[in-house]
Amino acid sequence: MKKIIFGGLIAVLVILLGAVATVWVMGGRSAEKMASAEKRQCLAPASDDTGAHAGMVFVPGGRFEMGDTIYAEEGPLKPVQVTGFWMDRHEVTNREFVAFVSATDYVTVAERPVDAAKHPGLPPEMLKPGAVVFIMPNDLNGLGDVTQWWHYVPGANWRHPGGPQTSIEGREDFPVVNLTYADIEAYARWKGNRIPSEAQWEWAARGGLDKPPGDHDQPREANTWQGIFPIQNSADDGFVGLAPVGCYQPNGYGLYDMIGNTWEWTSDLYQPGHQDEGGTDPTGPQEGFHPDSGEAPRYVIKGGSYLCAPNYCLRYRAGSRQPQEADLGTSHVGFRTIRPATE
Ligand SMILES: [Ca+2]
Ligand SMILES: [Ca+2]
Repeated sequence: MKKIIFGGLIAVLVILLGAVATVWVMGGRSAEKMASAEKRQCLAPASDDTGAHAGMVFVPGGRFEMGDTIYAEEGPLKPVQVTGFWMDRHEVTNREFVAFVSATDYVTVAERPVDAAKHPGLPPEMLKPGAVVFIMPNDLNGLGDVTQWWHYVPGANWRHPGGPQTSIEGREDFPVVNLTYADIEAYARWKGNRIPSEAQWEWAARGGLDKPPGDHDQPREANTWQGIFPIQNSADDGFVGLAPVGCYQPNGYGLYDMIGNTWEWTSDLYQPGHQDEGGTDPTGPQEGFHPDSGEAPRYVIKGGSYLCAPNYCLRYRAGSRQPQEADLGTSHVGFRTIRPATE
């Protein structure tokens, strides 16, 4: 299913216009802000459960108006019923993904060779395995061309989030990134868990609050972007780039970083409007995915990332949504898993 053509990449980048990317900030700009980050207590919350639900919290069921009204793709609002489930308290971390890979010898898509025969016309640099990484531009010519800050970086993968010269050493409690949908499904299966549907994720992100649609204030307790994206980041929240999990106050269910830090995969194929059931595991081709075209399906991602800024991507909300190419890892998308209440 892996199909990365340059035109496809551009399409992905265009899709991500308004979503904002993953900033892999290297060098001085990040270092100068990490001092203030130390003011925050970034401790991955200890689990009080060593059984099947270790590291998870229970999200009770309920009924709510799914969606929001800021961007067209968030509507129309619709009532959705969700039954209770267990959910990872925080985004899956590098430490947790190391445990999975150590136990299974799993090799992620971004680490596998690209079959040139299956991708005729691919630019040479994209015949090398890699991922799409955000790099803060020095200059900016408007916000219309996202390739000013999004770059396909050969050698970027979950072990090397910003490229071959970077590593996850010292970043064990940061969310794992640069994974494809197949990668996260493999992890969830290994855990005996599942990827949340969009409805489950959105319900959980509300934290029990009946937040009125249209409230798009930038949250204080979330890793987002303060300043002018993508060239000026004051990092008033303590982080220019990704933060370790658990640095900000959890929501009403005890879930950390549902909003901000990384976007999070859901199991819903993306459509411009909400699906009838608000999201269940899709089983067939849907709008936006044509099997014969060779295009990868796109899934819904939720919650915004540390790159969402007031001037660009007001998506630090439970009801926001974006499409993400299933077979292309990027450095601003992570995930967490769920388990049904009966298991
Ligand atoms: Ca930030
Ligand atoms: Ca998140």
